Amino acid sequence: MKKQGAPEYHFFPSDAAKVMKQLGKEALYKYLEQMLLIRNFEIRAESAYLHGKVGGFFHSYMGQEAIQTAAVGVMGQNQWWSTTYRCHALALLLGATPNELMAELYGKVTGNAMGRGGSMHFFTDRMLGGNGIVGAQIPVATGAGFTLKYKKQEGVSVCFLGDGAVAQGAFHESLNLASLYDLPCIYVIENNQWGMGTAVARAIAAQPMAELKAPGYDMKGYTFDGMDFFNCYAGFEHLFAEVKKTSRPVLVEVVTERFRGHSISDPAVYRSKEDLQKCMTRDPLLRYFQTLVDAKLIDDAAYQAMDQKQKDLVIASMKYAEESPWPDPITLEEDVYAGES
Ligand SMILES: Cc1ncc(C[n+]2csc(CCOP(=O)(O)OP(=O)(O)O)c2C)c(N)n1
Repeated sequence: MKKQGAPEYHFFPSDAAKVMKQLGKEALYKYLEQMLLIRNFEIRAESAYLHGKVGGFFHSYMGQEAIQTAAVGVMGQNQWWSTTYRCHALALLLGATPNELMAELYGKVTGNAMGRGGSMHFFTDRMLGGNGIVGAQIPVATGAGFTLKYKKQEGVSVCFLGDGAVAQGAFHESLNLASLYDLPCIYVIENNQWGMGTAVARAIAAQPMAELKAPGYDMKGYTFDGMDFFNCYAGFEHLFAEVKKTSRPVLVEVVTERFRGHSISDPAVYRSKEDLQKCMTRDPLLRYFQTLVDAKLIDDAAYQAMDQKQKDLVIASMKYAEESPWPDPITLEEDVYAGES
């Protein structure tokens, strides 16, 4: 087996102070609020699961919040978005309410997919679903990029995928086509170091991934620090402008951490306590907060108040989900095909 361990990453050069100045206090607070909403949603939904209120699969986005918050912040909701089964955060960022998402987890009729999809299948008008099959969203996102180009529409198609999906044939075929057809696609590998219980170095031969693989598709490749919102923001801003101008696809690797096991049923015994503690010291939320504190833009009390507000929203969504009705079993075969009712 090849040598193990993390490769040397060359992160996109960025300057947090510059990004902060550009964004201003209002936007900086908005992104903190969004990340706190995601964090609180994951914490409470996890506890609802453990209390037997939620069934099926459940994959937490805790630890990765800065990535999609920055991406949606830069590009706006009005692009085509797709992701994996780890899809709670993207749906929240794209405008789905905590109520409809929590109700979906509870399997209630008021849920985002009327209680039929569960944790892995959130969607919005602009989100082409969470996808349960590893790599399934990559051809879908490529198709969205093709549609934009074919119909001469503005916009880009942004596809989030895990490091585990990089070894799938669908990844290779999609990137090859996107490059051949000059599609406005942004492929974002969220490298959280693990594909279920397999360390990334045991599964992916060529690392750093974007840097080494992008040239093979005649694309540009970038690497971002996923624990640093400001690095992600600056990076996405750069490549969004680039893709809009050139209509050339790009490949990004965002190096991040997964604060939980692969799914809620994975106790992650393959990771040492020290390893987990160490990765949590890089918590993107705390890092963001500290950067704002250092810039004298926020204090503890303001942070706590903001956190409490998001916590209250999520707790209210649990009440909403609890009190919502179950779907009527008679509707089971409805909405299987488009155009039916
Ligand atoms: C085609 C396919 N093969 C296997 C699985 C089982 N499976 C689900 S998640 C996963 C690991 C994927 O890891 P990664 O892409 O790194 O994403 P992460 O869960 O770390 O976000 C596997 C093997 C699946 N869902 N689909």
